[in-house]
Amino acid sequence: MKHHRAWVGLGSNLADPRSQLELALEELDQLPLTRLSIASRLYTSRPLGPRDQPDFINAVAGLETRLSPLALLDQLQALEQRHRRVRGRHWGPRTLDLDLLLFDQECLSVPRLTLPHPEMARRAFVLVPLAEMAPDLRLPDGNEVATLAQALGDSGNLKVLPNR
Ligand code: PH2
Ligand code: MG
Ligand code: MG
Repeated sequence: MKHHRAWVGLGSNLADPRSQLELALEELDQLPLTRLSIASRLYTSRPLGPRDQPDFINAVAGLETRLSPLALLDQLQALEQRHRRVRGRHWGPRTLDLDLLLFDQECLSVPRLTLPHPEMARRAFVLVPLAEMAPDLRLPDGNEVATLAQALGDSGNLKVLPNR
């Protein structure tokens, strides 16, 4: 079975977001046929979408996996459930959101999953942490992550979370 490189976006704005993300990073490393190879720093950002919710903490993780994209998605959704995520309103507050951003250079469009993640090129809280770890990474369409991140500038008021 072949190794794949997957990038996962993590987000939380409820129930001690920093701890949610720190625990989730450890749990990603425990998933079957998967290990965590790199994690970005944690960032705070203003909520994109409805503004009447707490600020988010976001990060991005790089995984090495032998799972297929949909099998990995199953695992990510099960992990979200273990964090007692309640699916509420669209883009509303959440205890843990795990978004599969990229899976090798695959392009996929099935009802459960679109690859690359359709919003990632517009989200500073995804692009900035990703560019921090993989400055040369390109999307399947050829766009460089670092260039896209620079183009967004300071949207969302992204800040590195100080160590506790
Ligand atoms: N996630 C959303 C909606 N809005 N805003 C920020 N800053 N960070 C997120 O992770 C986020 C969001 C839906 O998943
Ligand atoms: Mg999301
Ligand atoms: Mg999600």
